[in-house]
Amino acid sequence: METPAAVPDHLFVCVDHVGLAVPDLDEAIRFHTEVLGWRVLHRETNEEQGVEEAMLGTGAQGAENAQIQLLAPLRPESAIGKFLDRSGPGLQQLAYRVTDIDAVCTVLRERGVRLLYDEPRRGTAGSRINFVHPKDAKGVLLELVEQGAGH
Ligand code: V0V
Repeated sequence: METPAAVPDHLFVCVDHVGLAVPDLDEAIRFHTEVLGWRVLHRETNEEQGVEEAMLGTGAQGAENAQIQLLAPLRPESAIGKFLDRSGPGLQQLAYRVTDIDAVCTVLRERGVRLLYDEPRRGTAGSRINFVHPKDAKGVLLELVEQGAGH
């Protein structure tokens, strides 16, 4: 008989970030920094995910706040390209931070939830990520994020 996976005390640590699909990253950064007052904490291109992205934070001392992730498509057939085509700009994903993404994926699979990838893939700043299909999460694309070593 297989040993059941250990169930972590809590699956999720906190909301890590909220992802917004945008057609033009620089234009979206301008709005979020100049009008809303957020600060760009990190920017990178993720070829595998087909995105150019920026992570924004408040910059306030001691603030432990979820970040805002701006996601622009590198190509029309990418996840963000298809999302923009179907729904237009807006909220694309909700990302939960986890401490052990492998354990959390195992537990969720045991509970009948579909994950998009067999193994976690590379996310922002060396993080490891996977996604719960929106059809299994009440219409919301849920991302699971285990932070990279540099965090
Ligand atoms: C699709 N649907 C969504 C959705 N995308 N519902 C809520 N939120 C979304 N973002 C709905 C869609 O309207 C359909 O509903 C249904 O799901 C099935 O759609 P589908 O034909 O499978 O749609 P696709 O081909 O657009 O694919 C959807 C998935 C795709 C979720 C499978 O977007 C994907 O692989 N996402 C994971 C990767 C990703 O999002 N990468 C970009 C961020 P009806 O019409 O059937 O009712 S990269 C990132 O976050 C990074 C790097 C990071 O954080 O570090």
